[in-house]
Amino acid sequence: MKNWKRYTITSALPYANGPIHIGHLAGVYIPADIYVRYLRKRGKDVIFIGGSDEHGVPITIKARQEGVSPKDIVDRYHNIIKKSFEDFGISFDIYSRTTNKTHFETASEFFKKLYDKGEFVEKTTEQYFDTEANQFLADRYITGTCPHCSNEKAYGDQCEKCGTSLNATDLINPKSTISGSKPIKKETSHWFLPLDKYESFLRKWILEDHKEWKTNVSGQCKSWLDMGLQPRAVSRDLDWGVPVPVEGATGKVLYVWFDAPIGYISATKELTKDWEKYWKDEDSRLIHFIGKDNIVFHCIVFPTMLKAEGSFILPENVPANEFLNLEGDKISTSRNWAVWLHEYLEEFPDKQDVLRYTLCANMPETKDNDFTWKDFQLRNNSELVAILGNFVNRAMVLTSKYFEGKVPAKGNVTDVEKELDKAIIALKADIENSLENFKFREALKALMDVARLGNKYLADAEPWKIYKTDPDRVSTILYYSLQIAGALTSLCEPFLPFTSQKLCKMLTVSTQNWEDVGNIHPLSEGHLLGESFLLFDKIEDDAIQSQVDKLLATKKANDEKSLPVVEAKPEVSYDDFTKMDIRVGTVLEAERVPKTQKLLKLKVDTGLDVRTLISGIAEFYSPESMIGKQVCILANLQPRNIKGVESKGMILMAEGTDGTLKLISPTEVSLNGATIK
Ligand code: B3M
Ligand code: ZN
Repeated sequence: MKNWKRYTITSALPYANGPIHIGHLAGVYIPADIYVRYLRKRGKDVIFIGGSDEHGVPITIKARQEGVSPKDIVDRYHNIIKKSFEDFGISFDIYSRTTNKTHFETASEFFKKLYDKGEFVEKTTEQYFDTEANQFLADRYITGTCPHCSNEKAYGDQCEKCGTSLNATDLINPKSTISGSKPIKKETSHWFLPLDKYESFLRKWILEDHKEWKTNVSGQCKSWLDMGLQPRAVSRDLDWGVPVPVEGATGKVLYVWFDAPIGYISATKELTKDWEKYWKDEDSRLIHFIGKDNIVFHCIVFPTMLKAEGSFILPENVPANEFLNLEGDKISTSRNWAVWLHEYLEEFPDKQDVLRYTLCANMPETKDNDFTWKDFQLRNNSELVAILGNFVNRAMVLTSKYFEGKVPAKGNVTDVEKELDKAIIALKADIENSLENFKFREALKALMDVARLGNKYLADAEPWKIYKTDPDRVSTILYYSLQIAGALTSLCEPFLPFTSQKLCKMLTVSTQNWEDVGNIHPLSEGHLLGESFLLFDKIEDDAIQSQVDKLLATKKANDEKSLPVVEAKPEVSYDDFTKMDIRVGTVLEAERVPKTQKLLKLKVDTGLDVRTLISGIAEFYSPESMIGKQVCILANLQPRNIKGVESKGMILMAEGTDGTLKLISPTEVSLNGATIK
């Protein structure tokens, strides 16, 4: 393994058009912060870069909707975001913003350098232009009818009903959202970064030289590379952003995804005059923490920019996470389906570490994962309170009872204690190993195992039973229990920094150097401990219920906004109804239909038979989640051949007006074959 001289750690720059939610935290900021705190604890030279991404079309749209300037929007959210990160203990060395002067200069120079080197291709294309507003229209400023599903409110870049990504020119009856008028097509020229030219370089660099990258990351890169890379426009016709620094380019700005990653460099410049060594020295290890929707920009586009520029290092790793869902539904800013960090901090004061713990334990490292308030409560009550808090509390209370709150004498050490020391060193090595490989859940588990070890030691030794007969032995037991608590102050610092501080206060010590943990006992005999208090409080049902109620209210409000517009159908006779054989079945097997987005192939026990069905629910239900579920099926529907598979019958579902599908299942378990009438 290479001996890195220093570490440059970046975390995705959140768009300053909304606050931070738990999805951002679990995906990006918690893993980045744990990793950085761990490196610092090991005494490494590390910088942790963050900042707000303040350009891009969505910000201008939000500003227009609210009748304020884009600057007003980004000022508002930058401040909310920055403060919530601070209060939550995300330990950036700098949290900057892309509207800063340094950033404008840095991004401009970067573009200019590539421009002068002849790295761009200039191309003229036709784009929609709003003649009333006298401006070119970004894709998001155009709506029209989707050519695939006839949704009349499709955007110029995507139809949100059927999920197809579109070109604005694909839309039927396009309309400008600025003036409402019909846009015309007009020629405009832009600069393109020829990714295709770097394809073979990227292929080798990612797929051969970096086999250690997470499979969800390299897999996405591979499928991009296999599709073949195209030149990408790096400028836009827009009045919000960094102006293109080329003569005659008035009205054009750098594309937000061109300037945003340069924001990492600009922020480093603001942080230190020595910025170049973090970005240009081969002995610096550059790591980008991001979410999965940013993979292509950090693994393909930005590295190409850096490579084309020529003087920068490339990222050594991009440990992207998948998405976190909330109570089974995709987190959505526009639907307000989120747990917002600034609200959490207000509603759960002094409980930063409970959220840090829960989100780390459920981190979507390899697949999407779910946050539920019930799980949050359970993790707090049966892990933080019952394991970590309980252990520390027992050690403190017993020491105060038997030894007046002073660390007792070590006395005669038995094999049990020798094993304890070894076990701590082994668990520390597990934490290191897991963190080096970006396996944060595993690392957290090893941390908790240290507390489990302490609990088991106390439970086995039962000092409260032998104090009268063997106080010397009790002295040894408590000496060792306190050393474990002492080791925990340091080991938990990367994960639970607030708890680490509290623990230090309670034990009246500072944390140790990482190297010393497990090797040197942190507390000396006779050391006077502080007051004992509970590290974690139990979270009661009503606190959880009020959060669940808040989400239910959101759901209700969303449902009301999108009441069904499906028209009533003509009357049918009872006979018509009874012709349909609708019955309950249980899903036995489920798998995706290859090369499709939406289809699952299911094997269902219908009571009559076990049959194969194809269902278009893959976007809403994973194959694993389907197995064992009871469903209602229309059993006598004419069989149909779908993608080469004979599908016998149809699974019944409720379709929301937004196109989401929910299974219809009996509320209590029913016999397979039970008919529905
Ligand atoms: N602002 C996208 C996002 O927040 C974008 C990341 C930029 S990182 C340079 O998901
Ligand atoms: Zn569509």
